[in-house]
Amino acid sequence: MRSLTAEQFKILERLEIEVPSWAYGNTGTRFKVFPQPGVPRNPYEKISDAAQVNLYTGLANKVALHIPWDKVDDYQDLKKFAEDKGVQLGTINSNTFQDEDYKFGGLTHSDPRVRQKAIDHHLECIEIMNKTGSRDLKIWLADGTNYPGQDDMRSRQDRLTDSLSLIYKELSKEQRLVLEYKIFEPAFYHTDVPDWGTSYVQTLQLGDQAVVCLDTGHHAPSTNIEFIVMQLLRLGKLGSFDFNSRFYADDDLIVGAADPFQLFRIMFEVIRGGGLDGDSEVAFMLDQGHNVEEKIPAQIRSVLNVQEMTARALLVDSDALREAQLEGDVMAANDIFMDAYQVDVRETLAEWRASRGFSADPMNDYKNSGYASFIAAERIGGEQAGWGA
Ligand code: PSV
Ligand code: MN
Repeated sequence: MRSLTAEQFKILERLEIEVPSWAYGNTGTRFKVFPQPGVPRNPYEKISDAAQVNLYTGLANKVALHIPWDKVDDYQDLKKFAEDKGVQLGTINSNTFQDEDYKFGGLTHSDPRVRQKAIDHHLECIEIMNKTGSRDLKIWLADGTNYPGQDDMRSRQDRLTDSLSLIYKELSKEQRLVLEYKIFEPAFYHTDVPDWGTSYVQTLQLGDQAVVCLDTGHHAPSTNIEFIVMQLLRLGKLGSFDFNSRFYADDDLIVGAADPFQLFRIMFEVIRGGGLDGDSEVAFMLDQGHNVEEKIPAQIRSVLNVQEMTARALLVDSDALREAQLEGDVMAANDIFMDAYQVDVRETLAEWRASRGFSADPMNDYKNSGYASFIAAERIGGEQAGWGA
């Protein structure tokens, strides 16, 4: 069995995956949300669940929050609570998609009052970041239109630039603005930040502390996502990933479930582009919703999938690959690439995790821990958290 070298394990050890607080709440489709027993009722309980993922895998030491879903009275207290559970508060995600005022947009709205409201929301997020110690403000905008002619796309783009620059200048030197793009939904005709190019242009105008978030579910079918990863890393603008997988649109399924080979190809480009180097600032996040499966095991499976595909990508013999590429040996180059993808690293990783004091078999150890029945019995009454505000 092929194993990783000590140096490769060192790189793998740098892989840290941030889990989203909203993955532990109830989610569903516009048709139905199926509630599950034991679902958290507040941000504290979400963090407790997230800490379980880290406990067994040692891979997920940060929890991303979504505002206003995760608003609390005392962020210092929430921070301390998280740290006591062995995790940190991570990225703050803004939300300008669930308020009546934002029907025709937020940061791009033609009405200065609504635009200011959306800007103020982001300034509030920065204030929260100052308390939680978060580095990243992640902005995804639902802004767009449903019908040709509905609004002037160019003016909206100009207003977006203005709004973002007002937010950007409130960041401290250590903080970043991370702009996420998405091809469509909820807007069906045009979206104001639909692709990496728009996100790149907008963040380039803002400055070095503005970078792009690549959500793997936010592209047209057949898009070569690893090409975008390569390009953004090359340009120094890849800020973060929102990992998930999809069969059709923004399905938010377990990362690596739909297309493990794509995950391998992405992680190969991450490594190739320095995204796992010691000084890399790329954040690896999950952005998923577990509608029918149990949430904590689904998150454990997700982080393990990323770890597995990263390990396989590390196994690509890059010297041999370069040689084959330079010789124009198509078959050899492809063989070298595929050879690493085909290696089953599960046992190697199980042993490695155990050697570092984590679980060899996180899925089973979590299952046998009794935590699921504990929270189901404990969390009676109150309102279960959901994706909605
Ligand atoms: C939008 O679809 C998105 O990917 C953004 O990251 C949001 O903040 C998130 O989903 C909410 O799940
Ligand atoms: Mn996302």
